[in-house]
Amino acid sequence: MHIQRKILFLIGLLFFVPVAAAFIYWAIFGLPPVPIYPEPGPEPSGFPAWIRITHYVNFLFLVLLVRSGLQTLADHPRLYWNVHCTPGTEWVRFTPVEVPKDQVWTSKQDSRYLTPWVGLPGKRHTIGMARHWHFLSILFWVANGIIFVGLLFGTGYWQRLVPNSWQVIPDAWAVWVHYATLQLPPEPDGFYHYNALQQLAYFGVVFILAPLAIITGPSMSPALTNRFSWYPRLPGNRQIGRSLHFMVMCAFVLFLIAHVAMVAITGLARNMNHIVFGTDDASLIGLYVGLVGIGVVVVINALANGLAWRKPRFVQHIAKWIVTPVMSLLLDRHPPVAEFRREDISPFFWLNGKMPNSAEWKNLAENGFKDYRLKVYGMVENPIELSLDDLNALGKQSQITLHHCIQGWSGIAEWGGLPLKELIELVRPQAQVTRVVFYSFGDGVEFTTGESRGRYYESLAIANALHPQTLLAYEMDGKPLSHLHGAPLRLRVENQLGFKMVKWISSIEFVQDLEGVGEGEGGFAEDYEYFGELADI
Ligand SMILES: Nc1nc2c(c(=O)[nH]1)N[C@H]1C(S)=C(S)[C@@H](COP(=O)(O)O)O[C@H]1N2
Ligand SMILES: [Mo]
Repeated sequence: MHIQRKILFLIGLLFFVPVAAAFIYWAIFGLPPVPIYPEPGPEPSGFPAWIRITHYVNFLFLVLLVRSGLQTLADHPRLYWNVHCTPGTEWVRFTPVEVPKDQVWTSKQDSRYLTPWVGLPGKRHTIGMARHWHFLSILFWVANGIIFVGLLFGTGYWQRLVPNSWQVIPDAWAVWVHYATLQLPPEPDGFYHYNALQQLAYFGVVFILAPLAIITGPSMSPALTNRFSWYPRLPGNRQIGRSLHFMVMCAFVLFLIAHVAMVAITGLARNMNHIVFGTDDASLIGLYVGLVGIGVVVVINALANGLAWRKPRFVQHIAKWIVTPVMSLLLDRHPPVAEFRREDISPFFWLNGKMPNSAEWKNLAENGFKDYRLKVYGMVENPIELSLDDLNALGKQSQITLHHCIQGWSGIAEWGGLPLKELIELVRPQAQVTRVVFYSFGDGVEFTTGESRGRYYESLAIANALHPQTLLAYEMDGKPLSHLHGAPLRLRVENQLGFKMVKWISSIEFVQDLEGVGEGEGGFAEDYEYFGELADI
């Protein structure tokens, strides 16, 4: 790990200053009194079943979310505050690699191995599986959270979490002076009351951290940010959203550690009875059953890893049934329109994919692609072949847009080319056509094994193909597309992730369905990397 010095200094300061302040306060004023929260009243009291169940479900999905999130991070182990992701500008990187300037270094090469004990599913470039578990977990975690917060307000229990006076701040300080100087404040029976810092911590987790996690996640969605340009500006930009999402995760983990430590220190057996059975006595049964509960979470995590490795297609299909409908409802309906200014163009743009090594492409390239003919065929009334000049003559559109790679990096570039909808109007697809397939001159590589698996290809639903910013691009930043970025022709589909945007396009086919197209999952990345077909986030 390599972290910017000023960030390290800031973290140190954030820890050191409050601790030092507590010691100084203690030395001068002694230990302050610690009142209990909420003030003793008839209700609410104890932990009813709905709190205990949602607490447990929350724990399960939080663990799955953290593990799959770390796996996703390992696929592009760098965090930035800027949207361009120029190597060297990271505020933290979890890789020793400094990106070489004198050779091609793709973002897939840059991904790191993560042990399966930590990552879900572990190892390298397994972001496809990680995302399925992440998104499945999000749906259940959010649903559980809604139930919890709903019941919190439906019953009187919110009064336990929501401070009702600013007095909570000085009172929390009083508790902090105890903890920071390694002394335990007088313990209110946690079954009925908290101390002020405890109340603030729980309030912060439920009403600040969780919403922040939920808001910063979609700030990484191309479908949302390229439609609602104000959305990523909430956190600043995609990379700030990503960095904040990571920090929120760190905060959750720190809270978890402190929370579990306090449960253990302040009367483990009694606390476990509160948490597990909702009873208030000192028997050991709650502890034992609680440990079994933790064991179940461990087993579920092991199963999630095992399924990802042994039955990846099954996991992919489960996500397709459960996640895709939600994604298409919430994210897929927005045609991308956002544009950036010329000054916003990224000085550096990460690369991905394996250059074509066929003689066919090399010959075309040698000749400046004069002999290139894009073949458009399949279920169309007017199949055609088009040279680059033909494409140009059909109409050109330029757009400055933000690219989102599934791995995490982003970059802004100007793209020039033919809007795909013009081509679609020209070839007149038959009524049964639902998808457009783009084939590359370049091979797709199954990254976990490094094996070539035939030509890279991807497909789009016809609706995404018709979007105003879906482009067959032959220019980047005002110049002909470079070999590395996909010459002679590449796809831009701005509401989707980068893997959909086939480079080095050789031909385009209109099909009724995906049967017989590769493994039939929607594209090379779906077939061999188990990505989800819909790439709105
Ligand atoms: N033929 C082909 N096209 C491809 C890929 C690939 O592996 N092969 N990778 C995709 C991915 S994952 C991304 S993020 C973009 C990257 O485009 P760039 O290299 O121009 O940045 O290309 C996409 N197009
Ligand atoms: Mo990508």
